[in-house]
Amino acid sequence: MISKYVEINPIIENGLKRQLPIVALESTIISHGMPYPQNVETALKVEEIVRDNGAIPATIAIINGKFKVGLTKDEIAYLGKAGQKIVKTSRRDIPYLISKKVDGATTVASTMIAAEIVGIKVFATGGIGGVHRGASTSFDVSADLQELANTNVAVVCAGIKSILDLGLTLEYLETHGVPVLGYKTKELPAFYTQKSGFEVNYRLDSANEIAKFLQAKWDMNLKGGVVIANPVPAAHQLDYNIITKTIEKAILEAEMNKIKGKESTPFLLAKVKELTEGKSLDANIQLVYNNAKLAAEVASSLSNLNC
Ligand code: PSU
Ligand code: MN
Repeated sequence: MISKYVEINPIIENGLKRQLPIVALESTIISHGMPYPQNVETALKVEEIVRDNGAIPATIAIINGKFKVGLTKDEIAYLGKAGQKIVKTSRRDIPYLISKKVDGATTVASTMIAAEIVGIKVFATGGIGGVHRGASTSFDVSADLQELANTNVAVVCAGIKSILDLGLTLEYLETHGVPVLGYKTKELPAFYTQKSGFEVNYRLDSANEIAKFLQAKWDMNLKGGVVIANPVPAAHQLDYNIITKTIEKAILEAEMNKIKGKESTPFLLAKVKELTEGKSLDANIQLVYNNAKLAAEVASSLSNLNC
């Protein structure tokens, strides 16, 4: 069944057989999360950082009617150049793209699905989707949260981006039993900033502690994912007050332009970048690098524990 719908790069396949540390990477961040050419440069560099830290990178997308686990450089460049023309693919979109052989970039949710199918436990990205501000009337709650509730993959991210409602996102995660860990922090980071005013559930100070946490959760069949919140490095964070105002402005523009559904997150990311004259993109790139490193360390610790 699996080979009909999933194509695994031979390097990843070998790594899986030998239980080597592997880090899953999403592709919507390439097509919809950053502009070309920085998106391609970042995606390739992220893979290099994963390798330099002892793990195998597996960037995931839907190519030619299959989940492709471990994209080639050319495939990454293709997604990056195509940008928003590629279909942003979450859980609901998968059967259409597979059955119609339409290429798609995977979100956090669909990357987790592919990772779980092949047996990859650790995933690095920039930011996860969450409960959007105004969700009480828009009902805009990312499918990423539901995936975290059900799918056994740990996601290293830079916390929860304040285009979202952080408080409601934490409540949702709590209801669904998804732990939110802070790497060397008790404060939940807010993507562009270390500060948010909210707390994570547990602070853990090493990759090994995180790996032990994951092992305990999954050994006990406590189904679902884990959010590992890794703050943006201090030198690259943005000013809290400025970014807060910028995000409010971006949300207002989205409302005025009646942006809804899956277009909402890419619109807000691009608007914030424009309003910060690219500073948000620099922070975004640096925090993804930082997450790739931690994810590789966690994957390595986990594979040592499981030996
Ligand atoms: N946040 C970012 N960059 C991104 C995304 C989120 O900082 O590229 C992408 C991820 O792929 C995430 C998706 O899974 O947006 C969430 O979209 P939505 O809010 O429509 O569920
Ligand atoms: Mn949404």
